[in-house]
Amino acid sequence: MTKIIAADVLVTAPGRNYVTLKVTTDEGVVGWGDATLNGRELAVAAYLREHVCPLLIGRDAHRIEDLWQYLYKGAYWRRGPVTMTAIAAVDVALWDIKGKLAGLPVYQLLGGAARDGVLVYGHASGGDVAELLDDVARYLDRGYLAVRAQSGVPGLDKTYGIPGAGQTVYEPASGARPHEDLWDTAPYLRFAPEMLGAVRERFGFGFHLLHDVHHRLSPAEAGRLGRDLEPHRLFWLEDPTPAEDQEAFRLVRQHTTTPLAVGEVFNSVWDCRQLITERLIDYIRTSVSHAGGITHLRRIFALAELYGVRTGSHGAGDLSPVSLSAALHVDLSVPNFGIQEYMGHAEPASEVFHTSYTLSQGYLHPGELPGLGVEVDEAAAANFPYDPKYLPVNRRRDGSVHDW
Ligand code: CS2
Ligand code: MG
Repeated sequence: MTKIIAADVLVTAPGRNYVTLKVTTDEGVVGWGDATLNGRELAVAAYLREHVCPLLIGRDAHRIEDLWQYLYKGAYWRRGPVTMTAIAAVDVALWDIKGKLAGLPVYQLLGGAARDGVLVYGHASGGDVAELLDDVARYLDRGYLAVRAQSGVPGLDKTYGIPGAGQTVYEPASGARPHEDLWDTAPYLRFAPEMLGAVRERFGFGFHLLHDVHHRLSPAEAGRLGRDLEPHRLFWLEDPTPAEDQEAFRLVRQHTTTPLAVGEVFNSVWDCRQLITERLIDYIRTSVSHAGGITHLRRIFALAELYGVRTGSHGAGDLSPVSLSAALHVDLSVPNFGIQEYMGHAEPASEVFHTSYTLSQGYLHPGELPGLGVEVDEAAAANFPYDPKYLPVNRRRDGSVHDW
């Protein structure tokens, strides 16, 4: 038995807010888990500190599945982003410990490598098409084989996915209150095919091109956009409609062959069961840090494999390097891997998170260190106090709230 003797929550803000769980065993082995939920960080920190960490003390760190069931079923109030992010942090920390005790990288505990590397996509963006094309060129020059393209929309002051002034990595959360952005679907629907067509026109079809709609269309609008984009051969069209309406994807599917991806806002297999079993999507984007950790993510991916749905995990900058590393271990090991999002992390994150994953020719690899291969510098973390930030809220021209 390897007894858990301590479980501590670190809230730090090196470049943006991160919540990290530290689990310590009686043999002095430490495991790390990412508990960051963008815009609701302190909710997860409190859930862990008040209702989870005390229950971990004295338990066997090796009993990952038992602890997962204990925290999931024992909460009674099931699922939800806060609960499942907290459970995920515990789960990932325990896999980190198990790997360190076994002297093996976590992917080896998951059945070993099913591939040599993890194909990633980078985030190209621009305030307009010209800026976007320059950014796509930078990613292709750096050897990326897959690039997501997002651009400002003529007629809209702001839109999703465009880094703010001075931002090296796109961070949507800002201010101690949610920023309210204006959204108008019509100009976006007219512009998106032109924008993505310009990318293909300039760079051709020799790389994977992705685009994120970010939950903003109706099923009919999404079907139309998907059809309009078919000549541009997207790798995927992401979050076309609000993800929780799984049935709506039947309508989108009827109108387009453009591949569909959804799932970063999901936190359990129940959120995507219909999407997978009815083959309404091509990629499931659930993340290791919001969908219950490695243990539950593997269940989702195993279900997806049965229906030919491939993985495409969320990997934005608000998922910490601990989370990205855990994702890479899962990505390396699953048979139905599709692609991994890799937005990178704004400095000074690397002062706090010491990682060992590597990027080469458009592929990431988690490395061979025991466990996850990430260590957290607590002294450095103390230099970056929590900085309250909220995700934006979208309002239509008539003032009503729209999906952000
Ligand atoms: C986006 C994210 O990476 C993505 O695909 O949807 O940037 C998302 O907006 C953020 O993770 C929200 O915190
Ligand atoms: Mg997205």
